[in-house]
Amino acid sequence: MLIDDVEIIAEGGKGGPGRVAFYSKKGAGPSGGDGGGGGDVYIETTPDLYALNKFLAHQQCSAPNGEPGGLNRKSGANGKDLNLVVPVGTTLIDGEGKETELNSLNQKLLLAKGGLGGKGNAFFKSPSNTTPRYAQPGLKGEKKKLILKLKLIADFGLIGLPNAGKSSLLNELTNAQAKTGAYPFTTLEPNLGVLNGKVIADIPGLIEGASEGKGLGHKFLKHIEKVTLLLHCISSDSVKPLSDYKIIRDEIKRFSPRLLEKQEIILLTKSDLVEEKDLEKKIKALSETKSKIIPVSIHNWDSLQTLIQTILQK
Ligand SMILES: Nc1nc2c(ncn2[C@@H]2O[C@H](COP(=O)(O)OP(=O)(O)OP(=O)(O)O)[C@@H](O)[C@H]2O)c(=O)[nH]1
Ligand SMILES: [Mg+2]
Repeated sequence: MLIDDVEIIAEGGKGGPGRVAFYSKKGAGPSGGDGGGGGDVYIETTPDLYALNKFLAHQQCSAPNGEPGGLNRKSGANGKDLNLVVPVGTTLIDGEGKETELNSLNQKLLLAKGGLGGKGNAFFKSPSNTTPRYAQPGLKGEKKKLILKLKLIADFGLIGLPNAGKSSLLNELTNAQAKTGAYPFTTLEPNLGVLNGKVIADIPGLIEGASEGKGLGHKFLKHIEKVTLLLHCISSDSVKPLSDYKIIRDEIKRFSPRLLEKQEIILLTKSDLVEEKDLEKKIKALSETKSKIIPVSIHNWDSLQTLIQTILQK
């Protein structure tokens, strides 16, 4: 299962307490060392798309505390930093709703600073106080509630009603081996494939009412927010291709009207299933969309080549 939305608590380690101690030789004064600093919490990106899955079971992400100060003015060890590894494409949302996109690989940010270690009693020695009997406690680390949301990074996004042939196309165009089937909702989470270095995302089918939670809902639409070109798949054997088109556009609009501004190509899929004349009719019916329309079939090599050439020029 691809986890693409989790809430975590990032907490820096607590600083270690300073120590109260004295040298054994009489009059030699205080020897208590400082506590070590608490570990910091960082976030870092990886290519592993499934890297958010581990947070389902581990929402509390705390860096280790600093060690207490030692004898002979020895400082306690600092707590080790904690690195939270997340997929590239993750958006970080803080408590105030501020969003930070982590779109490059090995990008690293500080999430929560560890607390300072307390000073040991040796630190407080002064001419007026040669035997201080107190030390500071360590300070608490920063604590932040954060939402991590993955939005896939892809160049092209395959969208459309269930069963439109999206995953079959992904498999033909790329190295992907997505499951396909002659029934709706075969795809339950996005699939990715690569065509000449360009990433294609296959998004689970949408239906009318997706924005109200029908079918799989519209939560997967966040994964087309970063694509440059939408490949809107409509089955050639649909009796109402324009209505199919509008259903999807409507659901996209409800999710985020900005997505409608993306470039799109309409793919009349499964073109082998209909007569040439019928295909012409469907193209005509879709002409009011003003979008480029390409008939394509996974059983027609030429049509796949035309599609590949067109999208790689985008
Ligand atoms: N004849 C023909 N059948 C096709 C073609 N493309 C896909 N199919 C079939 O159509 C059915 C649906 O294909 P999928 O690729 O699973 O469709 P999908 O859009 O990914 O469906 P969901 O994952 O449910 O949204 C499968 O039985 C495919 O074999 C095509 O070009 N020609
Ligand atoms: Mg599919």
